[in-house]
Amino acid sequence: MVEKRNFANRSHQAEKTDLWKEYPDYYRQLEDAHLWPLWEEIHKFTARPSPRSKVLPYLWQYKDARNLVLASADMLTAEEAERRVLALENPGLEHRLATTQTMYAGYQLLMPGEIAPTHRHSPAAFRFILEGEGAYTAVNGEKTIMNPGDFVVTPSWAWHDHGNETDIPMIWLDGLDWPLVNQLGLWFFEIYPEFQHPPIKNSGSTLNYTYKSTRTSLDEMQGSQKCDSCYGFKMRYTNPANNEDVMPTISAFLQLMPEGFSSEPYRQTDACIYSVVEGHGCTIVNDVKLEWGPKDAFVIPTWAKHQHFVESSDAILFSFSDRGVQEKLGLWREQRPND
Ligand code: 1HN
Repeated sequence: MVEKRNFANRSHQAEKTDLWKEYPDYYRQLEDAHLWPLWEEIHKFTARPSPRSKVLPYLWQYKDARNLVLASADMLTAEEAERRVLALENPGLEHRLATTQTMYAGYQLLMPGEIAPTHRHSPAAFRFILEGEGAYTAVNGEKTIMNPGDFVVTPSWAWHDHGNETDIPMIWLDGLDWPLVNQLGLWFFEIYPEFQHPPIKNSGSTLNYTYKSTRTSLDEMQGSQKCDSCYGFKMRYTNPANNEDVMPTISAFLQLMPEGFSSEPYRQTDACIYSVVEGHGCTIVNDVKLEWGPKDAFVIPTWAKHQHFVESSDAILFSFSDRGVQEKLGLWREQRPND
């Protein structure tokens, strides 16, 4: 009998050959040599013409998540928690602290008077602000004030802390590329030797794509361009220094879909995490219907066909993914109705 890793029990019984019964000595030698016969496994891949993602389409209703994250304030402080966050864990990726295979989102709460201590890490991050007004994030000591709809970036390895000097709770959606960075085995982390990084400027505009400015740009786009049949009017956040994505691993978008809009069926290879800013509607992903309203978050998996349907006022949707990474690797694809 084959010992150690038992070949008979190693995955997909249906497709493997019976050679291991005929040549048990050979298969045992392979195991000892840490060499594995591709012909026993390759059918799993050749039978698959396109990606089959474990990620499931899923929606988190803000009203539920909000109550749960607010309740955590009675249990621990932001400082005790390091970051007081509820991760949006995809039900297809249980216990992986991941929302898609490469991206993570979480609801972070900062109560009045709290400071989340200064640290830095190799994953890149951003904050998309949901609720509250006037708390700050400081990046390498540069403070920016956060308001709903603002998109604030924290690049890889930049020191950052958050503080709430207002008298109301602040809640935002964190986005990080850390499932991707963990896959690459590249997690680095450091705590700042002092509680807070010394301030270098009073307020920062370079970190923050304010909703005031992005919403205006969307209005201008709606006034001057044709509505795309798959996604309405869609903008990609870019880094003004090089006109590329805001950060090398994270692509982020803001789109306006007009009232009553129904998008044509569409799919793309980047799995996307959405956060609704304005409006109500639903998105049908494969056969799953996700009904959304302001501040709800949802996921569209890799290569899943989907259509958006907007109700009686314009809808604004924020979204992010690893699209820029896929493009750089020459792997990104999309499929529109006539492709
Ligand atoms: C982190 O540093 C923050 O700085 C939020 O607010 C979420 C998730 C994983 C690892 C580090 C933050 C995080 C995180």
